[in-house]
Amino acid sequence: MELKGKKVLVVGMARTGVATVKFLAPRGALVTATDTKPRAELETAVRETAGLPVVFHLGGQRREDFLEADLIVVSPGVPMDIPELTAARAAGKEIISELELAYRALAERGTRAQIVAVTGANGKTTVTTLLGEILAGPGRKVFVGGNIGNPLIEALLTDEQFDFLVVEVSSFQLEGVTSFRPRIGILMNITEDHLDRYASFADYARAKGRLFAFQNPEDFVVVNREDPVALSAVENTRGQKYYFSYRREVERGSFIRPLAGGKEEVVFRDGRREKAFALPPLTVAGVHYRENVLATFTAGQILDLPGEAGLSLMAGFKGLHHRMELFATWKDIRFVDDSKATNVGAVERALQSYPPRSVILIAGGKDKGGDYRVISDLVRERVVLLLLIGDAAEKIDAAWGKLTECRRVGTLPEAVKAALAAARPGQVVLLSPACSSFDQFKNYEERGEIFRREVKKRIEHSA
Ligand code: UMA
Repeated sequence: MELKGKKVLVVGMARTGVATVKFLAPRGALVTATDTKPRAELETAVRETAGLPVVFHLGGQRREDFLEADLIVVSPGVPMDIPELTAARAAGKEIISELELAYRALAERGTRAQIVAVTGANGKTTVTTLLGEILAGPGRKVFVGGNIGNPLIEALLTDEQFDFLVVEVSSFQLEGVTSFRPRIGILMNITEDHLDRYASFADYARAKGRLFAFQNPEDFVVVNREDPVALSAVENTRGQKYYFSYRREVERGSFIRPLAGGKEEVVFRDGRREKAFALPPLTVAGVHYRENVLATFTAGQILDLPGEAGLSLMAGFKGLHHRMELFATWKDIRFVDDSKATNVGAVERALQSYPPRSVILIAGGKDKGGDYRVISDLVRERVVLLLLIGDAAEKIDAAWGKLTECRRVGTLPEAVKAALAAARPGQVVLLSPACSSFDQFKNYEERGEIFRREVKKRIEHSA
């Protein structure tokens, strides 16, 4: 991939764009960086790339930049069908994601690093984190990145040689790949998400399937045996398939076997042999964490990692920040921050963890075009009070409003106030929004922090 003298347009100047410019400019590419936001809102990006030869066209996108480029590198948050990209595509321009750029550069470096890539609607950040932890060890250099926060191209901004690159991959990033080929690709599940960006669920599922599109027979696929959509997304891959299941035995892959006395073991089979390891009690409860453990364990076995050490690390894992995180208990009322639950599938997982009629649920935010009714039964069964916030309140009200007591309270602080007034001992106040945060917050982290702050403030005042 000759970059010297090549006109490259970088679209989007947040974290991905900045890292992409830092990679391209020193290699002699003629870089233009564009973003719809004005310069005043992109000060960090401008500062971080200071001194590099880059032309900035900020505060809007100019069609001619797209038509004059030899290569266009798109940030995940930029939809592939904006008019400028459609025009560039029609003019035969090459359009790729940062993930693809990073992969090509790594392949050219002749890196010895093995790429383990993780995708799915839910669970992928946890599995990426767990894999990073079980792979790290003496003499092994591991890069953990991708959708989790730090783009893969950042691995190329250092001279460090990695042994493993563990990459969380989103459907947005996969839309722009033409050769990205992980040694192991893991697919956790496919449930509705991001339907504000995809024409249909099938399109979203197809984007996820691209993780496996360029694999060869010496590569591996790890897929959830219990998710029919995920299974069909990997149907045409040439990689060797391994499965994981929380509830049945599989011939190739991993499952949990109950033993006498309430004990359990995790079994790995490669089609010929079977290996079994004791499963210590898991700190994080729930079926979904078991799936995360099994997916991670399967990849670990393919890579020949010791089974016991990995399982004991995963058993002690306390969970991710803003993911089903119990952060306060007051008068026997539990307060749980699940701000990372930005789709209906994630809320389903959360509600399944609590007894019937015990949850005060705070939901809403920026709607992503999915169908909330798919979990109506669970909402009716588990939720005693539904407090709706943000732009999606009306749509969620239409779906769930008649299933339980429901109030549209507008903002998160108002929701916390109403929740504390209504909560009874034994109940759970759960922020699990089913929506993205961008209507009222910078990101899901900020939403989670505000929730915690408001809860703590009100508890202290009433103490
Ligand atoms: N922009 C344009 N033109 C457009 C649209 C956007 O110029 O038409 C600009 C925006 O003004 C903004 C920039 O593009 O300045 C935003 O780019 P970005 O959203 O790709 O931001 P990054 O900081 O680069 O973050 C991206 C991922 N964001 C998204 O997928 C929306 C991050 O995932 C990821 O951590 C990061 O790259 C590093 O790989 C976040 C996410 O929400 C966490 N992901 C979704 C999810 O997990 O559900 C997929």
